[in-house]
Amino acid sequence: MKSSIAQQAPLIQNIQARNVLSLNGRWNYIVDPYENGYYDYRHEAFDATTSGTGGFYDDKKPKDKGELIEYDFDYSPTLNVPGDWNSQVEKLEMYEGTVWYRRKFNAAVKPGKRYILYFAAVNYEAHVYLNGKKLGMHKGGFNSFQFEVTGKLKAGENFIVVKADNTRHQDEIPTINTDWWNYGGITRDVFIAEVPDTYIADYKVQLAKNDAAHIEGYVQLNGNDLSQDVTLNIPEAGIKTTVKTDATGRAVINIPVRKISYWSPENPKLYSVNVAAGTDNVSDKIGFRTIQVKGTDIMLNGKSVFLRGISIHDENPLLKGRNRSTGDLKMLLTWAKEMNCNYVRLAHYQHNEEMLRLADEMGLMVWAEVPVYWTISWENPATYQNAENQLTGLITRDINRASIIVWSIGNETPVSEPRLKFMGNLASKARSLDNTRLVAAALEVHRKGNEAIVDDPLGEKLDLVSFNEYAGWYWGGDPSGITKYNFNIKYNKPVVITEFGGDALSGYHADANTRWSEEYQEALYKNQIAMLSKITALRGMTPWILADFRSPRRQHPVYQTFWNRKGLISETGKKKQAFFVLKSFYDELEKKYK
Ligand code: GCB
Repeated sequence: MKSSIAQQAPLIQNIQARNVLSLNGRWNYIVDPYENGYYDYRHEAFDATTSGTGGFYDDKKPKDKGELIEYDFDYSPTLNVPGDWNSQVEKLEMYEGTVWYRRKFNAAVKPGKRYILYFAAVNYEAHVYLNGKKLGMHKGGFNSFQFEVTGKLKAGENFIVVKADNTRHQDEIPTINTDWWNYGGITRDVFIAEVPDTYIADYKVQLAKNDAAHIEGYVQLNGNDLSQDVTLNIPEAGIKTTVKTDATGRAVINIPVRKISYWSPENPKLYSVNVAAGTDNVSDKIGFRTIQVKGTDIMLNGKSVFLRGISIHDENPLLKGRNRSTGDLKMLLTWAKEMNCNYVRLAHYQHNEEMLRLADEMGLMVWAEVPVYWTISWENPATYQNAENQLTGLITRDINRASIIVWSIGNETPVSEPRLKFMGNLASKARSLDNTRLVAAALEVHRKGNEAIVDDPLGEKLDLVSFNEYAGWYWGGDPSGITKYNFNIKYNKPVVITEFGGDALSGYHADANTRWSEEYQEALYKNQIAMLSKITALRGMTPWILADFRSPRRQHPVYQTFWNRKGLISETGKKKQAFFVLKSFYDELEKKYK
């Protein structure tokens, strides 16, 4: 391997707040199902040859009229970034494979500054090249990644080429089988951030574990001048304190707080927080709250709460694609608020960082998850490492978001020894990175007659008894049969139902025993609520799901047409009857938990 591959830079906390050059907009693209721009005819990767050249990332033009070059970005069509390719180009709706993206831009390069190229998400494998040189490769379709480009970014014109490949593989996270659309491409923001030579790389400013009287955390510098005075300033809370970073650039924060207004869905108070070192400073908006489990109660700021939730995919049904803008994200959270939710499950992977900032502002507690979904390769160490990296990236990115109360390490993973080890290690990792939030996973239930049993041994390692159950949909075809089930739950912890639901085609009306009708879904919700209300430790739920979403697994030609119809809102934004059933249940619960 001759081409020099840059290390991926550690994620910078709150990178959006820096001086950034946006690279969003139209990128030229080339669809490359045979990876012709990556491999030569002997299937050797061009970027691993002696010259390191020959691939589409060279972005070459013929030097004379005789030169053979079989691609041309300048004459290729464009895709909007952020945005998946499936929803933008009809013939790419089902495409899985490689698409090359190219963007030319002008940069001003200042002496003494460092430059970080940031991608908020590319699904799934991204090879990134700047001015024809490889910066590196990143795997993971929903987490942000960065490359330091100091010394590589030129003053004046530059070009970036990205090979985005969304091919599914058994050993990846997620694996080959999921119930969502495998939207490909550069799906979230791209920009270059300018930071000083020594910059504030990371910080955590949160209440200490179960302690409303202390703000605890750290500041981490990166650069040549690691020993500095760092000042944390929260003017509205009367806090101004200076700490000194050690030789590794780290300082620990522990400050008593006197009178602050605690964050909650009813009072989503955010404070302006400024972290200033001698050479850098960054501002954020941060809320302060405690979250803990006491017996079967979930205590928010010391008070028992019921999580009135709904599950959400990172998809705008109106676009038939991944969310692209603040407006898209706000639409989904506004729908959740209209249902009187105080909580959302952001399934089944890392959502946009902006979604979490909106949840902070709008007052919604959040369950945040990594795509450890279904049948992962439990015994492959590289698969574990990938899952752990994704979990670490999620926790690092969102550690200052008060809205997040739960880190979820996965969904419906089948019980086995290797899986218990894998998931157990993820749970410990989550706790080692952040001891202030709950750690959970969406488990499965098994049945014996009318008994639904929750005894997954992973439950020992989690803070909640959280599981999916499909009484009335996958179990039996009659909503009125739901109430015969009783739950036998092994753990004495708060019960939070992570999923239940059933499909309904919006506008299809029939009796309550007819599958796919709104009446069936409505009856299913009524009976689910009756059944679940018998669980005395029930402290929350996130039924499946807020809106209809696209899935290649959903093939019924009349009722589904590649849509999972379990949404309470249709693909045109219309509320189904069951929406109002859940809303009135939440209205009652709100009074009960006042
Ligand atoms: C589940 C999965 C979810 C699916 C849902 C369904 O249990 O966790 O990803 O979409 O069921 O609709 O079957």
